[in-house]
Amino acid sequence: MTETLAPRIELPNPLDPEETMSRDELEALQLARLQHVVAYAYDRVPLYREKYDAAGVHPTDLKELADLAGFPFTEKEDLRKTYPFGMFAVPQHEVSRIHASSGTTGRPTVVGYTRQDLDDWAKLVARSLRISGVKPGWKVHNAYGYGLFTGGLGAHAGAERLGATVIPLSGGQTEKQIQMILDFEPDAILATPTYLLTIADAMQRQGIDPRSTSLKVAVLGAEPWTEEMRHELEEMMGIDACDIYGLSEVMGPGVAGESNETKDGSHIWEDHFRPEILDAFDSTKVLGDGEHGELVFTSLTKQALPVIRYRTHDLTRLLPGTARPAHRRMGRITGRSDDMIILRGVNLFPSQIEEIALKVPGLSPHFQLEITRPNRMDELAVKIERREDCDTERGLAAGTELQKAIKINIGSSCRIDVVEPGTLARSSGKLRRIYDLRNK
Ligand code: DLL
Repeated sequence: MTETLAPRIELPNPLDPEETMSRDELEALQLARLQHVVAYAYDRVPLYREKYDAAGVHPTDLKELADLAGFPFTEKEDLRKTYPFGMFAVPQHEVSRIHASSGTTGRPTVVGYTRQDLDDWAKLVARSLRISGVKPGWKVHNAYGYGLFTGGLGAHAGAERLGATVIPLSGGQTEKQIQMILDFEPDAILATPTYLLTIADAMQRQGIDPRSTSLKVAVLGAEPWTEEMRHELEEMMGIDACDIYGLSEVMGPGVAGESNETKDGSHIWEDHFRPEILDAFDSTKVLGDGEHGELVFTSLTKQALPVIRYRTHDLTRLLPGTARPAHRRMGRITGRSDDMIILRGVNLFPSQIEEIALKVPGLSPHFQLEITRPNRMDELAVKIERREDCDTERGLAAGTELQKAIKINIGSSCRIDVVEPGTLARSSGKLRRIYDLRNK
């Protein structure tokens, strides 16, 4: 690298005042914002008014934070029913930007942002990147997809707000990504975990050591990933890998971000979002911190699309704040309730397979799950690549080991097909792990 003439100036990097509030101060702020946003949604969005009137609740019933539990939920279906703009709380000329979820089934869900919403979003992504160790003045390679998906533009604006130099690659074109990493020497990369794996894997195939690049930090999200995958990527690339969480209906990336120092789950930015955990089997029950269930969010400041008690279908738990004590953390997302495979009565998520497979020497993180129903009984096949340094014979033995470990840990019997390295589809964004062939 050519030396710059002047030494690099350390830019100021202060925390937002809300990051260092006490829990009491934060909850007082939450209550004030909650009272405002629920009344705002009731006044401006017919769907909220209808729901609340039908349930016999009124925004003035919100005297304390716990009262939120008495209000109806918002579902993805509500956004679909009112497609495209029926849940917007401001006239169209006040909407500065529109995004939409990819929507593999049915209509996409459309989300909107006012100028103020975009400003808050950039601030929260900047906050998330900063807690993950990204510094002002750094070069940041952004491999989240640009377009209607919130990942690309959301991460882009946040990195700019932090004071970084953004390199807007978007997803895909892996060869070009590698070239840009080698030529532009970025300090940090933003990508889905499986896409970073694709990039690192492609580097190795080209004879480039992924540990030899300029990258120091990766901020990864948009799909479930495990501690084992963190370890894999950190070792493979010689980087620190941190989580970033979010969903378009609630904002996009940056609803929560993980500390590079503690690496113990993402802190939810509770000055803007109030989380709850519901019993996965009985949604009328709100669970306490530490208990596993479905994550629900209420946006506290959004203007264009306020969401009250939005059901994410993401399964996790709330944990006390550490690096930012007042902001609770979320555990890893074990899966989405709609990603769950029910195999002969046993519930199973792809992340469980990832966790187990990465502990078996000889097996790579490249796998996919195929469900078939050959004799009116569901069958699961795990197709997984052996590692380059593991020969076919040892690969077969590793497959048998994986089969046993799945039986012991999850309770499911499945078939394992250990395949040649480089033969399974690679991710360029959110990776599809499950292939349900039952109705084919
Ligand atoms: O994936 C926003 C995002 C972009 C987050 C870039 C982080 C980085 P959606 O496309 O609406 O938005 O998908 C949201 O993705 O409900 C989770 O199921 C999953 N997800 C997002 N982040 C994580 C994460 C973006 N860190 C859905 N861990 C969410 C696990 C995640 N799952």
